[in-house]
Amino acid sequence: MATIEIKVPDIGDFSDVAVIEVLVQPGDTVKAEQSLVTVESDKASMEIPCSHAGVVKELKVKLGDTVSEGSVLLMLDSAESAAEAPAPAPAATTPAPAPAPAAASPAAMPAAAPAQADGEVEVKVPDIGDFADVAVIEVLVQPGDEVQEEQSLITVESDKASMEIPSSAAGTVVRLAVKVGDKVNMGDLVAVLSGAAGSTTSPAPAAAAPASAPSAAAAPAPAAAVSNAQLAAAHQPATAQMTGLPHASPSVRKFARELGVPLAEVKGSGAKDRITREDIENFTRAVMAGQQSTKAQQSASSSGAGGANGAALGLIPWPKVDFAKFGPVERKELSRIKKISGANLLRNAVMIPAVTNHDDADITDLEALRVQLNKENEKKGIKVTMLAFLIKACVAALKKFPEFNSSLDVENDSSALIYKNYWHIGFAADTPNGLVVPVIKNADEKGVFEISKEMSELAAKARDGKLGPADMSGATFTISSLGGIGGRYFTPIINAPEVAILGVCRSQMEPVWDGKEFKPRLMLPLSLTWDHRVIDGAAAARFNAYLGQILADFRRVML
Ligand code: CAO
Repeated sequence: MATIEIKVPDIGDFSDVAVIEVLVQPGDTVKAEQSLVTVESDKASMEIPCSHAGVVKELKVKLGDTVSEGSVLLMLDSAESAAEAPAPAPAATTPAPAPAPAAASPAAMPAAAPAQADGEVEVKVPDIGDFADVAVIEVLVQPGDEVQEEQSLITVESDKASMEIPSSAAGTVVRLAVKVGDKVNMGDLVAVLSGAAGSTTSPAPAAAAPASAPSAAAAPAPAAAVSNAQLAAAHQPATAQMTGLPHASPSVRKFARELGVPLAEVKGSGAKDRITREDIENFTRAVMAGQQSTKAQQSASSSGAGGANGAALGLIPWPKVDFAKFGPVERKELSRIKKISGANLLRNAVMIPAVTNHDDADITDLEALRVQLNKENEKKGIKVTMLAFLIKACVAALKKFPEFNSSLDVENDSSALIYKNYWHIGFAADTPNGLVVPVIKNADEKGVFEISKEMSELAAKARDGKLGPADMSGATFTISSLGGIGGRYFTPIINAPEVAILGVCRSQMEPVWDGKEFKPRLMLPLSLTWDHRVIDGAAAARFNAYLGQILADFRRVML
């Protein structure tokens, strides 16, 4: 085991950049290529990866420090010797790039912005090295906008870096060829400008190209296969204007997206108003506590719960009725929780092609076991609930049918599923202010007693309005139990981005035919709602059947 210095790799001419996040701590085990710090210039941010696997011994940088190529980030205890170490991988998302042929094929060159006959100029994605299929996360201009040469038009982001793509010319935006969510590559058309003046070439985004690099229009600039870091470095034109974009690193942006936090509405507390992870957490807390509301909530509440005027869907207007004409009325604001959950429920109900399968499970023996366990543990004050058994049973079913524990990869056009190898189960809890969904984390590792205890603590926190964002995030599947109240079946709404939810109603004794005679059995009504984009009806029926088998004979949980 040797202690080695981990340094900032070749990040082109991107020097004296500020450390805006330190992603590891002494004692952390890191893998090669794992991000260690995020650095940021005024136009781009990127994560610097580790060149070796090992354990962090000592940090050599802190927030606010500025670093350049060669700056020591940390000391690492590593099984690999320094000699084995490759030069620190300069690419944030890729291994150290091999230099590309000096003269790349024209197709691979930065797209020039040819002046067209009618005076229009096409602005294309410049040479972005091996940074392919990157998502457009912000479009910064609109048709009709006057833009300056080098002004940022869009922001693109990989999982490790974000950058702004500048305009190659000044002019008026006639047409945008991209929208948020599109994937772009070098040479893709970004916008068409009219009345263009200035350079008709791609700006020098060719990250590796120093400022003095020949322009791409006259002759293709020699293009190195550049790293993300180098790429990001290119976007610091002195003339560039700040765009008023929410200022946050890729990981913070990702975190905000996961929580559904509108970044533009969060006030940054970091240097130059940069939004930190803590700002996102505080914003979420404030919204949950009712001290703050998002613009979407405000518009939802001004147009009825969940923005119910339907205009966005092209529906006929919501009926406007003067109820007072028919009798006395009283108007009461919805609670904050209802406003928030209303907007979420509406989105989920509208956007998910959801189907519900109903079934019954024989829990006669399980209920007897539960009663017995509670009798034995009465003095300890621990009470096992049916919901705790259901959580364990669902984990077993989710393991057998992993697509129920997945999410659609919406960041990539919902063209893939993300299977989660963890089993965090949310449960709907009724509170005086509305419905919330606390989460039992790693339910697969917990027994029914532990789950029951945690559930009653979370339910108490929910009723007292004390749940924090961490208590309510990360669920992979949700159970909504109305068993303590009553009813037979219902159609729960999926808690996106999950793909299924189990609704449970009150069990009751029913005559069940066993092939010879009717026997009184305690039957639990199950209602499984699932996303038909991900799950088929046959899989849903199998899931319910398997769940029923487990509940009928709980020993199967161990199989
Ligand atoms: N069948 C029959 N009895 C049931 C049952 C079932 N499926 N589930 C619970 N019960 C019984 C319990 O055994 C308990 O009885 P005892 O007091 O005699 O022991 C009683 O009903 C009350 O249970 P509970 O509701 O307090 O506990 P729980 O573990 O079942 O649920 C919680 C906890 C937090 C989920 C529940 O309190 C709650 O908030 N439920 C509402 C969820 C909801 O609103 N869902 C709808 C969402 S869609 O709008």
